[in-house]
Amino acid sequence: MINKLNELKSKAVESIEKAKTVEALEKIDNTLMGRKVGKLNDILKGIKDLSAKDKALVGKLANEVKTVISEKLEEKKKELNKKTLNDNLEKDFIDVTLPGKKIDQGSLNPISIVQYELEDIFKSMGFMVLDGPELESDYYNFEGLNIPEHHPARDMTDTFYIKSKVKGQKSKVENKQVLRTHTSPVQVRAMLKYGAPMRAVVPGRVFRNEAMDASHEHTFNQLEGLMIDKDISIANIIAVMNKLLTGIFKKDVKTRLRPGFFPFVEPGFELDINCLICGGKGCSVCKQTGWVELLPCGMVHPNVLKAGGINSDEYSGFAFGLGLTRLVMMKYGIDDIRHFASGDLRFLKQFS
Ligand code: FA5
Repeated sequence: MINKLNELKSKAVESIEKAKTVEALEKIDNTLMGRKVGKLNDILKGIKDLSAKDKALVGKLANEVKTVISEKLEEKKKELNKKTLNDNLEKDFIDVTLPGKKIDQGSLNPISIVQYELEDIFKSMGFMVLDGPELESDYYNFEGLNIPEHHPARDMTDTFYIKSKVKGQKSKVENKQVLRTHTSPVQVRAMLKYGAPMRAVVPGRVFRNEAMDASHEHTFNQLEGLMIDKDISIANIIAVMNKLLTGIFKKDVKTRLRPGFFPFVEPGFELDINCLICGGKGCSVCKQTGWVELLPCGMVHPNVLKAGGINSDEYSGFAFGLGLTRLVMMKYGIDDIRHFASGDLRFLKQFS
């Protein structure tokens, strides 16, 4: 029994030394010292058959073995716990003196920058900022704006016609869908929703089947403006246009107002801006004329007010359709509209 106890002690010390984890130590502890299955208890089961003298001897040795094993276990446990702590510290260590990782940040497109500036200018004059669908019904894009099916004005803004039908709309014309050619369809939508009096601007993308050049894209941005109230006149249009242009350019810019035809306004005008790319001398953006078409406008046609459910005997209004992309070109001196959709980061990064 004495031999067995000594052998147990030396084997126990050896396996405790070799243990690599606290879990492995606990397992050893159980196998050696466990009350029911422990090896030490197994050996001591035979003690009852010994003489009183041997009992005292074996008992003393058994206590010593138990103490040695317990102390060894405790010592090793402390050692392993310390090691785990150090390993974790090492793993989680952050060297705060190292230079940080550079995070690439995007920036606003110049069209968005100017759009937000315009929205602020118009909000300060009591205008709402509205949105409208890019895939529009033929009705709102043309018919509701006094442009019936075979009107020649449709040719000026040829667009992309979609075959699918709008669910729930009965009339043949309303069933047809187009990629909207201008932001003007929101005029009738807004009148039907908000009635009169009303002031709103509508920024957004529009689409045309266009022969592209330095100032014409197939997809570009406009900002529609609409003001309906009692006694609105051309004087109101001019005042708002001036506020818009000085707000954006922060200086006086040369403009000219000339008659323009749009079936949804009467009378209609074209407000041109002196080309800021060439200073009016003539270039590819202004098609060598020195002027850029920027802000068509006019007094809302009574038929359009009627389509919007507004009594034209009581109310009048003005509307304009700002060429937002061209305004951005003038503001930043961009000499070709095709830069916007080119995806060239060197171009876009200039505005961040
Ligand atoms: C219209 O789109 C009318 N809806 C504007 C309007 C609204 C008139 C309300 C009266 C009352 P127009 O087709 O001229 O009009 O386009 C308006 C502006 O969009 C032009 O002055 C021009 O600045 C810009 N524009 C027109 N076509 C293009 C194009 N292909 N690429 C870039 N900008 C364009």
